[in-house]
Amino acid sequence: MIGKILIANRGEIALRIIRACKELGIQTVAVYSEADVQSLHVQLADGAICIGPASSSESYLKANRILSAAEIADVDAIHPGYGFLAEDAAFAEQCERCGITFIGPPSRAIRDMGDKARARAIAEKAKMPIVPGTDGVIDDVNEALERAKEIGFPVIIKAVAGGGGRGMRLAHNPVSFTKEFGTARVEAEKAFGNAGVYVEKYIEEPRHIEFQILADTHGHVVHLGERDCSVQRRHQKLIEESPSPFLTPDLRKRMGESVIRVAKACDYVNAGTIECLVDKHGKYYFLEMNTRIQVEHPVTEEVTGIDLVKEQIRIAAGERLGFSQKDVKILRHAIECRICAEDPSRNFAPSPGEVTLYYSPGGHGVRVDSHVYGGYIIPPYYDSMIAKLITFARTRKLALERMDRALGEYLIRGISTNITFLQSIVRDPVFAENGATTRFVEDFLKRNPKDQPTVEKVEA
Ligand code: MV4
Repeated sequence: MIGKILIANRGEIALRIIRACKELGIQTVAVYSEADVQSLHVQLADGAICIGPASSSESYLKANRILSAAEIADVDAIHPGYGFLAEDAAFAEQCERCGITFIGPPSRAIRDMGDKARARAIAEKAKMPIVPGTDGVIDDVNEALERAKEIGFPVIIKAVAGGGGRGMRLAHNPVSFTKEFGTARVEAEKAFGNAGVYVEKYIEEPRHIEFQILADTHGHVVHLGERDCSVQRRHQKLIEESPSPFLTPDLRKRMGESVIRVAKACDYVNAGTIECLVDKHGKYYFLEMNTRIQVEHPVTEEVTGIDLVKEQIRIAAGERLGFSQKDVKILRHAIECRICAEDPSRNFAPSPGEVTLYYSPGGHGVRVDSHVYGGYIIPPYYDSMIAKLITFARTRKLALERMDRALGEYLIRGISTNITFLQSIVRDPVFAENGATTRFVEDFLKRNPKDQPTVEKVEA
């Protein structure tokens, strides 16, 4: 039985978790930094404990302070949300040792999937297609070059401890490979304290399509379809949607069966996401697994009608999944736009400060997940995402039209946001017609020079 949960996070996801707990009749304890005293998650939780100064490294990332707060508040479980400690295997293990339920997968699954080379090996063993590449980490540059020639250029060099686009280098020929391999190792050591890298064939202009899975402690695994997250800029997702405009029912079925085998192969429990690359021919490959609830989970919730956060809590409490694969239906189309406090005309620089006026859109088929209110001061210390706007309708076209309408209804004053930029993408005929590949935003900015960030040219 889970009667009380500590939420080890802030912002909209902390609110999202508190809301699920309230509906389940579970008590909530918030933790907060000195910069988040005025935050809604502190107001809405049943209790709240300050865990340190503003900086994440002194508060939301301090495992020991969060565990102390959990002891003091006498909670049964901790929900980590996304980011911060959500994919920290050592933290999950500490929770397990203290007898506090970590609402997420077993630490073993986090560790296995956190090592991107081991994750590849698990996917391969589960007979999910992986991108042609090296078996595990390669340290020697000459050996790596031989492998790269066998794989065929271009290749991509990835940090074994990386993920989410961090620590990747592209090489088009043997000469650049030697240089990029060295750079990749140095950067990986600096960023992750682990110089290990592996090499994959570079898939050009792929779509980024990820599958949501749920697994209970009784061996049942289901997938809830996919999210197409190809609209990204510098590995920051901007727009996500489900179902993918690119997948056929047959491809969805085959990919779904693949990802369920991967989840079973790593003894996965709780909610997880398997990221895939899909090329223009419809060939798909395992990329990595995210062992957490993701920012874009509401898209899947609105498409399937399944409350993912409640399912996470039920699974953590040892309950059986209340439905099987045949019960999961794609009921409608959903799109999410990430609203960020940033200035597109200043190369998307963060724009923290006081929100002097806040009016969020509503009406049929609109959902807003946000912790912002009029008078709220957005602190400069954390991620710039301040709201998720989700629209849903019977068809993709209707959901896009609704998104255009809802973005137009948003009133945020006092700070800059990316709302107009998102609206210009949603209105783009190319996006409406074909959806996007991962090159979409780059091409879009070239096609729409007035949206081109002015300082981008002097970079890179
Ligand atoms: C790739 C790739 C092409 N080929 N791997 C970026 C995020 C990280 N999870 C892996 N990423 C990529 N891996 C191979 N073998 C292209 C990307 C990639 C990308 C992937 C998804 C969404 C946007 C992207 C933007 C640039 C590169």
